Amino acid sequence: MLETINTPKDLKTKTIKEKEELATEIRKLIIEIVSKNGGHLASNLGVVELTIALHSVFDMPKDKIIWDVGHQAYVHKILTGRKNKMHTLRKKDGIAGFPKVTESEYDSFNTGHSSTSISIALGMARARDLKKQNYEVVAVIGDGALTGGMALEALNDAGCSKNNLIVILNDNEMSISKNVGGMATLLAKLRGKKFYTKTNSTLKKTLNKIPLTGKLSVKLIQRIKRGIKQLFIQKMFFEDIGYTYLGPVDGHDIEKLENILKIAKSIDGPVLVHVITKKGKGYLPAEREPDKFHSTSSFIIETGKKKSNKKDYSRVFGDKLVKLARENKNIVAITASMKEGTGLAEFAGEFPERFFDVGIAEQHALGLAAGLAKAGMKPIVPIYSSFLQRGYDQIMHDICIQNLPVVICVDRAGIVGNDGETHQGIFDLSFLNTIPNLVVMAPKNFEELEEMLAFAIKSEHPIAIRYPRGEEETIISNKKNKIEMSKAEVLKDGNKMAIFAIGKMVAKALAIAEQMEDVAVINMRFLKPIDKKVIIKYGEKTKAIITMEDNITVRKLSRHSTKRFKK
Ligand SMILES: Cc1ncc(C[n+]2csc(CCOP(=O)(O)OP(=O)(O)O)c2C)c(N)n1
Repeated sequence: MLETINTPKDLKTKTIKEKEELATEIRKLIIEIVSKNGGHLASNLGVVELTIALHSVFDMPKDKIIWDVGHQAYVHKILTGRKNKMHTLRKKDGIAGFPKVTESEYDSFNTGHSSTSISIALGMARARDLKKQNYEVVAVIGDGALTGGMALEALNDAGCSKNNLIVILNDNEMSISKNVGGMATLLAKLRGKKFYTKTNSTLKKTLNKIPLTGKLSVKLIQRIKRGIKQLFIQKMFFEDIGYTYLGPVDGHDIEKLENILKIAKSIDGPVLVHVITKKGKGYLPAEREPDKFHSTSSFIIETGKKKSNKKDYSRVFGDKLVKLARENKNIVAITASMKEGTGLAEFAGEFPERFFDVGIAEQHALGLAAGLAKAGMKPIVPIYSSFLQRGYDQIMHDICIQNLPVVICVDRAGIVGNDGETHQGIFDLSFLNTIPNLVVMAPKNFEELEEMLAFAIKSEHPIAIRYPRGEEETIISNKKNKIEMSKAEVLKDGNKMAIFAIGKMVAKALAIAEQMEDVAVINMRFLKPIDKKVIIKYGEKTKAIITMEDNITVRKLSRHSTKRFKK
């Protein structure tokens, strides 16, 4: 089947049975590729039928799909002319792990960070209507991504708009871990309402009976449907905030999906289609442990076993935090839906009442930490560097201007590799450096991370500790100096040249200095407040200074601004 699909047009002539065969082949291909290259397995296996149905009913690339987060777009890529290149997934110059407009005209918008799709889709729908154009805009968003503030803001705005917009809610009850919060409770209630399905079959029958000749019949159907539902369900969240709610529908039944999508297409105004899917569908290890196969490194298909399981910075952080929390009852930990990834699983198990998973809500996580700190607790908030970008104002306004002692652990800082440009942690040193009262540190190895965490927890200031993804680098030095506020560590003295390095760059600086003569290596430890004394000392005594940090430089601005910068 897959051989016969080169563009979504080829889907239009296939029967449901053929599409089901295609779904099996797509699953097999995705499992094969991700088992070698790593990637987001469980989320993609969950949307195979949904993606086939979307491409069958809509007319891409004229119609637009915005994939929220974008980690679930592999099926879409396979169906839109990229199946033969999928073996290059997440490799340099290969197929990106997320939608990329430069890769294909079928990718309508670049995504990577969560909860953006409804805003983007509404923007496109409003532009379309202002320009009097005619195409459909569809946002596909997971129940996890729906917990993000930006998604809720957009849901609110779109609900009162008159624009035609379809929001597909892909509800698998999971974010990376089990989904959390009031929205998850609401969706559980809606999933339980068989009535909705019944209403939809009634609606379908009604639709079949009434010829869809004009807006009148569509409006009539909408009114009938809303009327019947209102009789039975007192509170219908999505309908109450302005959407026509359709569903819930079985997200692995292509026929049902196609029918409901056709109905959605015929309705005026914002529509929300509630689709129930199973994360990891069709691959037993991923069905059993969808969190472990949300984003995975390479694995053995037969067993589902991961090929490498080495100690990394996140685990070192998590283990040390558990030890410190046993001694200090004020320590609380917050995650924005990344319990496993940030190393907090053990903490959550041992101290459930001191652990808060707030959903994909980095801004709220930081605001919550500010409140906890103000009221006497010691909040620790590990967040991946690129996702922390969203929390800039919370760090500034809620935490640092008030000098509240929150410990922000900036995980996956620096280059993170194959997740692509949206996930690189290369801006945090720059933006954290602008925030008043914030202390910014970076450890050279695992042991120093443990010491910095203990130091930060004792401090009365807000502190950010940033550390990279993965394993530690080999350090060629056995010097050991206690952490002191704003003090660098001289690892190697020298008179010709000085290298000031921070974080994982310290190991590289030492390796370089080993091959040269008379080169000093200084582990800065603190970016802020910086150790001015050591800089002045080595500035005076050596002929050249080199700084090493895994962070973007100002010169990486666009050509236009670079010119201005040079002037
Ligand atoms: C701002 C932001 N925070 C965290 C993440 C990491 N992340 C990627 S996918 C995901 C869970 C998404 O869950 P859901 O939307 O339900 O999609 P599913 O994978 O379950 O299909 C998270 C937390 C992210 N991409 N962006």
